[in-house]
Amino acid sequence: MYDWLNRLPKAELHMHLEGSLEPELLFTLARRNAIDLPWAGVEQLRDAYAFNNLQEFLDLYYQGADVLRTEQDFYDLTWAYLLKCQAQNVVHTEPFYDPQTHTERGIPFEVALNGISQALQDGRKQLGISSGLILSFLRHLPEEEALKTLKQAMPYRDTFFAVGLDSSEMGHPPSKFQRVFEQARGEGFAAVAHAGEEGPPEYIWEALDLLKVSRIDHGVRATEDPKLIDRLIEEQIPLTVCPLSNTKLCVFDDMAEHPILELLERGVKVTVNSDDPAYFGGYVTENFMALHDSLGMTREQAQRLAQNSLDARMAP
Ligand code: ES4
Ligand code: ZN
Repeated sequence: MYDWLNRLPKAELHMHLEGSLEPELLFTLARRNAIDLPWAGVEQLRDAYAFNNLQEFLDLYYQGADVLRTEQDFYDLTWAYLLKCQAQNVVHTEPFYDPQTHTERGIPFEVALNGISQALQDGRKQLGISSGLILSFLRHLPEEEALKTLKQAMPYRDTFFAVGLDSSEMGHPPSKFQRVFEQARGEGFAAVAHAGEEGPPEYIWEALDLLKVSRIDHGVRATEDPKLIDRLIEEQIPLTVCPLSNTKLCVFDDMAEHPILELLERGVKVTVNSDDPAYFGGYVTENFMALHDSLGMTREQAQRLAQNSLDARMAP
């Protein structure tokens, strides 16, 4: 089954480049940049990948991202992910990156963006993988900071096609970012937002009605609101669901409880994605495989999920 799932042509629409930083590359970059790490080695770092919630993960994710310093570091990170895409027949990808994670610690805005966009361009030419970058705002920071980030990005507007919203969800509703999303949409960018991962269904309504997003990242807590489910079906709004992420971050105690296949059968446009593959135990094929192992996903269901991901692409 793994090989069959792996060969299925698919798109990945929810993947944070900083979350694809494997421990081996993390240690290589630390050595290259002469950075001391608090972990003895790769094994000890992997042992730290045990999380009770989103915040515990984010703390380690931001700490890990500190080894990314040069354009080459961001290039190498992105290229390693694209090779995974090639190995798993991900023919199209729309990854996120968080500019503020890097500018906040003194890395010039263009360093991360240049390294990433050069690798994506080489991926198109050398690997035939189409892609579009999503510039994602950190919701735990003030909207002012997101507005500054959008302004900084404007000279590089051709390198990304959409804006997103990620990081700590609780207490940071989409309504906090209404102005920056309005501005981004006014500039012609598509919009997506994380909502309903840990946050309530109200945050999904806000993302749709206030931020006017065309996809919801996660969205699994929509199951608590029948009216919202009806709307997602009616408008065929894609949900970029991340099964291994949800179980690693204890959104669901067990994969057997994951609602993705019920949502699929009800007609919600759900897709399968890896979120932060280096931290959550696998790339997109491993996420499909977990649905087969724990939920009895059939080949026919896998085909519909993969087709949904191709249908929900937005990058030009
Ligand atoms: C994230 Cl799993 C998840 N949720 C919210 N923000 C994120 N950034 C990276 N991974
Ligand atoms: Zn995410």
